Amino acid sequence: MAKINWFPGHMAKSLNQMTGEIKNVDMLIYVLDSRAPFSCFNPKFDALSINKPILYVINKADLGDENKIKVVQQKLSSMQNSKCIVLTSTTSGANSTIEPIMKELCKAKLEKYKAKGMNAFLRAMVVGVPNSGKSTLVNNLCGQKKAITGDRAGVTRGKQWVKLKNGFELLDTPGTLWPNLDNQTIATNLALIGSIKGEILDQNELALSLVEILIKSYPNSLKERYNVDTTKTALEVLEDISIFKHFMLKGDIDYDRTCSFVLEEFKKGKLGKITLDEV
Ligand SMILES: Nc1nc2c(ncn2[C@@H]2O[C@H](COP(=O)(O)OP(=O)(O)O)[C@@H](O)[C@H]2O)c(=O)[nH]1
Ligand SMILES: [Mg+2]
Repeated sequence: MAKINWFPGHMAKSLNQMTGEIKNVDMLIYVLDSRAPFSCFNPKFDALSINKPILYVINKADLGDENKIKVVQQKLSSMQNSKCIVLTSTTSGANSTIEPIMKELCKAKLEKYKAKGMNAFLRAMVVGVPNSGKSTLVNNLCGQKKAITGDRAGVTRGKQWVKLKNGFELLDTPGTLWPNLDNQTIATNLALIGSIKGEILDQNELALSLVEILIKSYPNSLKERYNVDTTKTALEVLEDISIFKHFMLKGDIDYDRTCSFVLEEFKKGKLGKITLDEV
């Protein structure tokens, strides 16, 4: 697969903003996409977030593999100074789950303020790769549509502070984590979950990579949806999907149409609950 090499200017800018802003916040809410939770991490970010309590949110739980999500949640919960919850942010009512955990994570600071008779807002910064659902979560938590959302990378620009009723202020952007594209497997996963803009990638190669992952980890979803033989190669399986769907072009396989179709099916969750990362 062609090397994915993409680092748009606004991400470099957001990194600079984030480096400055992170010093002023009391905790982080790290939003991960359940379809590729580990791919959503950027190890270079760890140095910035040192000593801050972190609430990991494994978001889009409606689309990810429940068994893998459980394993990831266990791993992240065992990390020091952090908690981890599983969420579908598009369903309302995240407050009741998240707010007590935020207070718990910032307990020491809250007690310190209380002892001093201060009634200060605590600040939480929402971070995560593009399209992981940060703005959706912010809207969910404040019960209003304050942050702009969208099903593609880079919808949120500029800085947004949102006050919650529980004494916290949330900072949406500049929490956009620059994607970790050093590793091609990670880059592919991020492209498949829509964290990297689609136009810059070869969609057919991406679809082929998806089918390879599905053959290996979720053969039944391919068999059930397209009635294909998953002992074949990824290319043969793609061709069989094309035949199954009657996606033909002048009597030949319509590769472009089949590839974009399979990618869409995955994005919409039509192939079942899938997590691309090995956990
Ligand atoms: N299925 C599903 N979609 C979600 C969920 N959370 C967010 N989304 C969708 O993912 C897309 C990106 O969300 P957005 O909040 O703009 O992501 P951001 O770039 O991290 O701020 C939007 O189309 C949301 O509706 C979820 O829990 N489940
Ligand atoms: Mg956003």
